[in-house]
Amino acid sequence: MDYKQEIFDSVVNGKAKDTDRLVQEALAAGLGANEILKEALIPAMSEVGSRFECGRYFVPEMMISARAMKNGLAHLRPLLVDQEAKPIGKVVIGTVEGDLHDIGKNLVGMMFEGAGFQVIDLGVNVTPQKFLQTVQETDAQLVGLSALLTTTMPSMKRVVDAFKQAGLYGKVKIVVGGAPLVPDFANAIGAHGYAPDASSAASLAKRLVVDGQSVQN
Ligand code: B1M
Repeated sequence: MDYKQEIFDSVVNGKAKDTDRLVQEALAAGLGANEILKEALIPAMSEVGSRFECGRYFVPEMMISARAMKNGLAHLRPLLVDQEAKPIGKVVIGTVEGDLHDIGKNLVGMMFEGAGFQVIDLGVNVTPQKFLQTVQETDAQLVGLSALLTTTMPSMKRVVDAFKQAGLYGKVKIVVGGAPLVPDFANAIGAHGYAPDASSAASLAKRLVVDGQSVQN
């Protein structure tokens, strides 16, 4: 059985129950969590995006595919996250104001946890004030911002500005990511780092928080 193809198809076709079952079967058959993620689940969401772009899929289809993807991710989470390890730092993450996409952000959260961070996930549509307030309450050293829409990218700058105004910019590092972003954008808004995917976000966070490096985007 070609599990990766079957999982890909189940997500593209929004068959959440099939995704649920197939991911469990694939893991039992010896496929790795990263392999399933990178070679089946993520490509499936890209295909959904392409179909949306060319008018073959609409918002409801994107939603049912997202649900299937989440079902699959739930089985990978325990394998990507070491729940026993002592935290190496605290990170606040969220999808910025106006933006409801959370699959990539959730993946980033898992990778942060896998790298040893305690993660405070504020969910989606998070205002700059909420990011700031949570960091003040928790003493987190890093903030991770996700945006999937070109129209919500400016919200990221508003978060950076809020930290500057509160005098926390630099003491707290801000890392940004999401499909429409490029490193130049991260530099332009004053983010301390940009990562193109969840695993590089985790290694970037480690470099910024644990090694205290400043990173050139
Ligand atoms: Co939306 N959507 N969507 N959508 N959606 C996109 C993003 C889009 C590219 C589709 C398209 O046109 N091809 C397009 C944006 C166009 C643009 O702005 N340039 C789009 C649109 C237009 C919209 C609506 C406006 C549609 C409408 O209503 N007419 C609407 C907006 C709602 C809102 O947010 N206000 C909308 C709604 C939705 C759904 C709710 C239906 C659903 C989201 C469900 C959910 O997330 N719970 C949805 C989906 C599923 C998508 C696509 C198909 C898939 C996104 C996804 O989950 N990808 C997407 C098309 C696409 O991306 N190809 C699309 C898989 C995920 C693993 O990847 O999130 O990119 P991604 O995360 C990656 C990296 O980006 C990175 O790491 C992850 C991988 O390792 N990353 C970070 C992400 N955050 C990071 C943070 C970091 C570092 C790295 O540091 C902190």
